[in-house]
Parts: sequence; structure tokens; C-alpha cells
Amino acid sequence: MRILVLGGDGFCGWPAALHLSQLGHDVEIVDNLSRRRIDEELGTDSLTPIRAPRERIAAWSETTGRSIGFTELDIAEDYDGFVALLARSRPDVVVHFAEQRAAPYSMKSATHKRYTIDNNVNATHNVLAAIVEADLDVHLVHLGTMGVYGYGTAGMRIPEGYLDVKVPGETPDGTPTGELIDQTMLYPSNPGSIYHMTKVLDQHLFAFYAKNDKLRITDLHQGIVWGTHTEETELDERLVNRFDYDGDYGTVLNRFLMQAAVGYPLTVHGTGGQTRAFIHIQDMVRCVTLAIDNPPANGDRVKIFNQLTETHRVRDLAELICEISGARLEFVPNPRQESAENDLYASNATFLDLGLEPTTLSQGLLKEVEQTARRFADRADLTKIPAASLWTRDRSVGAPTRIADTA
Ligand code: NAD
Ligand code: USQ
Repeated sequence: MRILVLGGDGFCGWPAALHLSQLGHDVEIVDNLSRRRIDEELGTDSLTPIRAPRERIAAWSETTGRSIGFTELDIAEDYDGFVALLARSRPDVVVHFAEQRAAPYSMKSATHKRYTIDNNVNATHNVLAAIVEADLDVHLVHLGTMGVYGYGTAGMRIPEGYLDVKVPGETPDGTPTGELIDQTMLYPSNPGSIYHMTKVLDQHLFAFYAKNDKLRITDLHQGIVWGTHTEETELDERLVNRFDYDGDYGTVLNRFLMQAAVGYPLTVHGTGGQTRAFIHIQDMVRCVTLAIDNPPANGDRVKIFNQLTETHRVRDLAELICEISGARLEFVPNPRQESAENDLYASNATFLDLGLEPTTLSQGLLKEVEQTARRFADRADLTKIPAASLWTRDRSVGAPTRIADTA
């Protein structure tokens, strides 16, 4: 298949592009390199020395004999350029990773909030409008987030996107009919950041275009991706994937493993009672492939899959890493506004039914990530580790309930 990977220079997009190319697909990456510019803005960098886009693509071709195309284009800003690209390339599948994906970055200031909304919502809407304008029958696979459901305790297993409900029937004058009417709705959204909000807005755009234009769309509600290498990125040093550890882009498990590697106390926010969904990066690329291989039909509602393999409580992860590495942890004031403690049960039945064999958290894999971090520890800037983006000016909201140290 001919596949465009939007955001293919990023943490998920790069290994996904390599995996799809390895499987024999004709892959082209489209990216505006904004993520690399944000590193410059923040004065930080990937812990691993990622190569320039053309260099890593040349290395892929040298290593495997397969070629990947690359177009530098801003999907949010250059709509005409994107329509022209679609017309030239005529893809069967568009995989859409091209959004600003850090919740803390999205909450830094009004400028960052506005950028995240403008970039993400425009990018998604431009992709949809352009597919219609180019008159192509494309399967759009979008990377969404488990965060659309929110992180209160739901008291039920979170379904894959849709909630079946029964509502009391009424006549037009408001008289109860005594009947219960079956309805299906998108699971009520409860985003915890402006970034997560953009994924909620994306969902509604997808529902509209699936209904109005019969576009074929799959939305993958993904949990936190951890790890750094995949089978393909390990083929050559120059294919190395990015590893974010800074307070804005570093995600919790990779951050803890990096912190353990450089001897920095693990930064547990608040009580560490937050439960989140996780997926290893190798499974992420497998899931994207499974989604591509199982498209909806024209006229179907948006297919929504929960893309996670396990859930964990933040402090349990920190304690596990302390056990296997000898690191110590520190409970720090939570910079975010989020539930201090929550349970999370979410269905991932679709991927399991499609044959996904989950890679779950094992000591071996955790150690592998820690070793990668140790190997590049001399590139780390420890001043970039603290999370400094505050959700609210009212510091009483995110105040820690206990400050302790296990050492
Ligand atoms: P990333 O920031 O590493 O990669 C995103 C890429 O998109 C970057 O290379 C960036 O330059 C590009 N991009 C952004 N805006 C663009 C635009 N307007 N035009 C063209 N290119 C643009 O992020 P990631 O971790 O690879 O995440 C990819 C997707 O997966 C995101 O949509 C994110 O919301 C989703 N996701 C990520 C995780 C995770 O843990 N990393 C978890 C769940 C969902
Ligand atoms: N946390 C800590 N210590 C840290 C970093 C984070 O305790 O040093 C806590 C946070 O307060 C939060 C949890 O860990 O409660 C997760 O934070 P995170 O930064 O790992 O993940 P999040 O902000 O939710 O965002 C990441 C990706 C995003 C994706 C999302 C999936 O950056 O693109 O959408 O995970 S999910 O979490 O399922 O919504």
C-alpha cells in the first residue's frame, strides 16, 4: 500500500514509518519539523542523538535497500500544499501523528495553548478537508489519546470510544412514554489539558466527516508510549529514535528510567496515585499496522480502538524502578490539576481480538530503557528534568498531600 505518515519524524511516527516500510509498503513521511524547533525553544534535546531527517532516511535505505520519501510541510498552515501532495501521491492510507502532543507544553502560557489548538485542530481538519477535495478513498488512521475519557474513576470498564445508553422516552409535550430508548454516543469526554482537549475536538471532526463524506477513519485512543527502540530502529545507530526526558515532553515511565540512570530522584507528582494506560513502542507500531489492515467501510462510523496493553499507578512504577535500579524517589508538588488518585479499567478487546500479543512491563525491558539512558547520560541536562509548566496559578489546587522520600 502507499502510505503517508504525517508527523513521521517524531517519537511514534519514525518507528511506525520504518516498520511499515519494512513490511513492504511504499512510505512517505510528511513533517514540518516543529518538534525539533520546540526542542530549541525549550533549550532541550532528545537524550539519544537523533539524526537529521534526510540522514536517517538515507541510513534506512543503505541498511535495508528500501526507500522512504520525505516532504517538509506544515499540514496546519499549508493546506494547498497538502492537497497537492495528496493529488501527487494518491495514498491508500494516511497515518496522522502530526500534532503537538505534550500536555505540559500545551499548558505553559496563553501562547502555547493557542498554538496547540491552532496547530492540532487545523492539522486534523486540513487532512479531512483535503482528502475530500482530492476526491480520494483514503483510510485515515489517527493517533488519539486515552486522555479523552479523562482520569476520574469511571466505576466501569471504559469502552472503545462509544457508550451504549438507555434514555427515558418522552412525547413532545414532555410526557414519559415509559419506554427506554437505546442510544449510542461518544463516551463523555473529560480532557485534562488543552492538548487532550484537541483530541476531543478531533473526535467530533472525525464523526462529522465519516457521516457527511463517508470517509473511512480509525481513531486510536493510545496510552502512554514507553521504550525507545523497535526492531527497525535498532538496525543501525543512525536510525535511533528520540528519547524525551525534559519536564514538558518526557513521559512518566521513560522519565523515571532516565532519572534512575543519571542518579536523579524519581519525580513522583503529588501522591503518585494517578493510574494511567501504557503501551510499549514495539506494540505501538504493531497496533498501527493492525489498524491499517482492518479498515472500516465507507459509511461506517469511526472505528475507535483503545491502544493500550496495561495500566499502572505512577507510584507503583516508581517503586518498581527503585527496586530494580537502586534509585530513590521523591514526592514533588504536582504541577498539574488532576485527580490525586484514580482507578482505570479500559477495554482493549479489539487489538487482542486482532491478534496483538501484548509486551508487558518486564524487568528486562525496563532495564533495556535504563541502559539506553545510561549510555547517553552525558547528553542529559539535569536542569531540564523538573516539570515547570503549571496548570493553574492557584497553587493550592495542585499542592502535594505529602512530601516524602524513600531513601
Ligand atoms: P512527537 O512530537 O514526537 O511527533 C509529532 C510529529 O509531528 C513531530 O515530528 C512534529 O514535527 C510533527 N508535527 C506536528 N505538527 C505538525 C504540522 N502542523 N505539520 C506537520 N508536522 C507536524 O509526538 P509523538 O510522541 O510521536 O506522538 C505522535 C502522536 O501520537 C501525537 O498525535 C500524540 O498525540 C499521539 N500519542 C502519543 C503518545 C506518547 O506517549 N508519545 C501517547 C498517546 C498518543
Ligand atoms: N507524572 C509524574 N512524574 C513525572 C511525569 C509525570 O508523576 O515526572 C505523572 C503526571 O502527573 C500524570 C502521569 O504521570 O499523572 C502521566 O503523565 P505523562 O506526562 O507521562 O503523560 P500525559 O501528560 O498524559 O501525556 C502522554 C503523552 C500524550 C498522550 C498521553 C496518553 O505525552 O501525547 O496523549 O500520554 S494518556 O496519558 O493515556 O492520555
